[in-house]
Amino acid sequence: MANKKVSYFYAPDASSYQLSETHPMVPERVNMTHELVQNYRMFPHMTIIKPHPATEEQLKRIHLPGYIDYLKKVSPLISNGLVDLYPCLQADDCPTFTGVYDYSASIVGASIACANRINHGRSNICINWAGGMHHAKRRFASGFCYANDIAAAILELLTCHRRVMYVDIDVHHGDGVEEFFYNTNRVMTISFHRHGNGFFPGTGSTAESGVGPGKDYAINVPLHKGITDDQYIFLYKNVLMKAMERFQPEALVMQMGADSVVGDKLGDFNLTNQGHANCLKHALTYNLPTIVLGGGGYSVKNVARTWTLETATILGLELDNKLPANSYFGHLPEDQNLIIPAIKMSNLNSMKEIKAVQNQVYEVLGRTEI
Ligand code: ZLV
Ligand code: CA
Ligand code: ZN
Repeated sequence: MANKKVSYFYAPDASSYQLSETHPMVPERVNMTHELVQNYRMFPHMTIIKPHPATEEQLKRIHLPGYIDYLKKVSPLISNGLVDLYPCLQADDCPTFTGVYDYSASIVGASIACANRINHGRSNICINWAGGMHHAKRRFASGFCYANDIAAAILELLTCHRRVMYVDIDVHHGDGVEEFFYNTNRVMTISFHRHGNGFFPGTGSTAESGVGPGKDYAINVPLHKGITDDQYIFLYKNVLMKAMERFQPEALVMQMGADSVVGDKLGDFNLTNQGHANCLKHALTYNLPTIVLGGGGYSVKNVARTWTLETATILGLELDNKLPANSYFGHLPEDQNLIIPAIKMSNLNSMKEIKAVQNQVYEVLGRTEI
């Protein structure tokens, strides 16, 4: 978007943490993205900002103070046994690791900084690829997410904007963000996700749609494995168009989890990174002040490719499919290209089902009023 003021938030020290030696969530993917964005020469097209970590007070606006105090004190050495006494970190998905508090504060600080810059009108689009931790709950960590930077950013946006729309294209249901705003009509949450057969977190049916004043303002789009670009974009655009028309938000937050791209270790969709980026491109056509966040993504080179392509989409730049020289990708044939093509795999989504989900979502949206 050539005429837009774009800011890119990056904390160099925040992405070198390791949740555990074998954990699928690898924060380093944000550094990989950063290097590709730099080597594709995108830096001159945006303002690069080093954000401050969130303060304890900012973290406690979102989370139970006792949980934040616990995160601050806990270390791998003393966590054994404590996690059972005070089970706010689930040992397997959310292990205790050295620096867990600083890691979380850094991510939340960057997303709050995005919101502040939008609030002051200094940027139209703010990017934080380290953000998007959509599962974290008020009282505990969940699904690799310790602190909910998205809820913190939305809360900040709500001080200057009447209505905020949240769109989540991570392959998992955005349950944490949904829960934070489940009973308000000032935030509409929309999550597209794989659903059924025990896929994590298990919530996110179309019937789950909000409570009290928030009834009908939580939108869920459950899907099955193998969905293609054509099907996804058809449904995504229709849902977004209708939701924009009904809700008329004043600001937009996009969670761009790259685990919905083909080849992900945990996801099982068949979306190309161009299809994924087209979702962002479409969202930007509404010309709203927008925060763009990361999220899941477990085939790390694909995550870096996807978010690099999406940074270019935001800037309105065309990139050469040949990746520039960098320190992460090697000389193997599969390491040469930016674009990730679809594969041959079974698709459990029929067009009939996609249209049925669309109609269910339209019904919920049809009951909203502004
Ligand atoms: O991408 O996990 O299925 C945003 C995000 O949306 C589960 N967790 C939970 C429920 C009980 N379990 C299993 C515990 C397993 C712990 C370790 C893994 C280790 C290796 C490979 C895969 C997993 C794993 N864990 C796959 N799916 C899970 C989910 C959590 C998914 C979080 C997605 C986070 C950042
Ligand atoms: Ca999602
Ligand atoms: Zn995910």
